[in-house]
Amino acid sequence: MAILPIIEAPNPFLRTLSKPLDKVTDETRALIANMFETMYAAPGIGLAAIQVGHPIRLLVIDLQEDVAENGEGEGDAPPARIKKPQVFINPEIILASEEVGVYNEGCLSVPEQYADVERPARVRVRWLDERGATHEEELGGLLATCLQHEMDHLEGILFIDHLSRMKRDMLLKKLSKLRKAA
Ligand code: GNR
Ligand code: NI
Repeated sequence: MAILPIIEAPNPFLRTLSKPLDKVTDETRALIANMFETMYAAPGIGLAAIQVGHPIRLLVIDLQEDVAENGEGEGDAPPARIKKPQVFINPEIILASEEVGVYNEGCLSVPEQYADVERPARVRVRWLDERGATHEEELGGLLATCLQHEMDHLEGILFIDHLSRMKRDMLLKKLSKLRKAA
């Protein structure tokens, strides 16, 4: 396993249209394992293959939500997290709700920049998993937001593209300043 370098804006490679994956091979599964390792290390809740240099329609998500009951009297212990790694291959949105939700999004390819993005609140999605099995489910909440963010990456779209030109340019400018300072 390995932590892979994450490609950052404004690298034009992030604008590549990712290609469908026609076969899940051992090589694909090795990439998936590396993508999870990279995402957990970042840390992030999702990662598209294009962000680590592979323009294929593959993404991973793990919301790692807090355990509801973290035990009482545990003092300053950080909240426990439930790991739920999910792999989406060739995902397709079949139906999107009229209702929208707003989430303050970030992106590992636009580090340390956040902005509110409006997206359909629920989506019906079909995808393949790492064993090649088909799934179809209606998703909502943060999972729906994150999946749509990741699926945008497959089209070469970043969350900043959903903002006004002024806000987008401001975030990109802050990002370049941040880099110069580093
Ligand atoms: O880690 C991430 N957090 C996040 C928060 C709100 C909406 C989307 C995301 S995805 C992001 C990781 C990433 O850049 N995936 O492409
Ligand atoms: Ni992203």
